[in-house]
Amino acid sequence: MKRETTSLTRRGFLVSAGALGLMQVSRAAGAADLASPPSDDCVRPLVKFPQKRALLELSPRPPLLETPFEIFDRGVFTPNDAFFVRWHLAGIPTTVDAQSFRINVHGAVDTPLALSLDDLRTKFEPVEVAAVNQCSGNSRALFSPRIPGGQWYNGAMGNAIWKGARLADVLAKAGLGQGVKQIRFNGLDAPVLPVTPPFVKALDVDVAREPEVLLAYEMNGAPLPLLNGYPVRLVVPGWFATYWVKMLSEIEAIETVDDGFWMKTAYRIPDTPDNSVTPDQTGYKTIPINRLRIRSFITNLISGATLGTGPQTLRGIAFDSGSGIKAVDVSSDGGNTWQAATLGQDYGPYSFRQWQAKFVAQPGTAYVLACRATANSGETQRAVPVWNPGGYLRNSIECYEVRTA
Ligand SMILES: Nc1nc2c(c(=O)[nH]1)N[C@H]1C(S)=C(S)[C@@H](COP(=O)(O)O)O[C@H]1N2
Ligand SMILES: [Mo]
Repeated sequence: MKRETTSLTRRGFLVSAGALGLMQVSRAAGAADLASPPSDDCVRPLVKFPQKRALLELSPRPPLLETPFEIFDRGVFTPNDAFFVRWHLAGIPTTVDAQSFRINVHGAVDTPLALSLDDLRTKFEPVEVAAVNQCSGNSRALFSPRIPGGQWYNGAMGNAIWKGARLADVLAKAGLGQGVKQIRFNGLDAPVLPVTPPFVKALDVDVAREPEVLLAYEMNGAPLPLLNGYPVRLVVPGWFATYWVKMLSEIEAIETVDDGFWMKTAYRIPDTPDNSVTPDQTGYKTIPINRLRIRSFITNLISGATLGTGPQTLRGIAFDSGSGIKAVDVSSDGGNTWQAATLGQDYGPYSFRQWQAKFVAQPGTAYVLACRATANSGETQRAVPVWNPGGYLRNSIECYEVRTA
């Protein structure tokens, strides 16, 4: 099968990448197998769910749907009907009554609240933020050795304008107790088996009170699709999507650190340099996954493409965890030499930032194209991919092997 071949070659590449670094590898035969392979999209079926166009199906129940990568070339914001979908539990309500829906704010607060959708819209200042929602396991299928779990390629992410009330304002209205350490969130989805723990996530209180953290009731100017968390979801700009609890129904202030399954056991990363380990490594400490790592992609071609000759335009996107993109560089020789790309409009530090670059393609030539983003924080992309047992945090430089006729 095509996918197997790709991963085996990629594995061979990773061995040399670890030993030599990107420069040398770019000259080796297997170099371009580092490439993001949107061409693999074709091995997964397209499936149509309510309020969604046909998306790539990883699982029907619970629904795991990936955005076909070409969508990211069409605009800086990901349309609601093309936005990826990820749920952990199979018990997802198929409708939610906006009239009777309430978010219960309780725990270590002065005044417990039961907020309706109308309360959220009218009693709190509406705020908008453009922000990337990216699954922790986005690109997990590119890990080598391979890792069980949702075999996402690069489409478990999306960028939208989220509108809602500040969580900080809601917490201020409830009045937090002195000893509050974390805020815990739960949604309307439920396990089908009693042994499965409910999907509960927690943020340290200082993170929860950041002004950009929203209880969002709109996405790109429309109500959220049910599968993306209608009627309200938590939006935590700059943080991995696992914290963006959908169909949010409970906000609880706690004086401890949450020790439920989804914080204590799942979604943890090694507390090691670059959060990377070797597959046989044991005995290291772990911490909950947290902020996004800087990434960039070429969006207007796929690995394996045949390009025209002469001046060619490369288009792509980049994002980091909220310092904003300072620069994107592109290479047409697998990372030996780099040239600055031109950045597109700035929609704020949590958004995708589009970019463009030109290169002149000679006839009958193979190129290994690559892009590398640098953030205002100084963070830049890794030359060698991370490895951890969750298949999280991929942010290495993506390469695309193309040729001209
Ligand atoms: N209620 C609820 N919220 C949830 C989840 C879930 O299973 N249940 N999954 C989280 C994870 S891991 C991801 S990647 C995002 C996916 O958001 P999306 O489906 O809107 O793309 O939702 C997050 N919020
Ligand atoms: Mo996720």
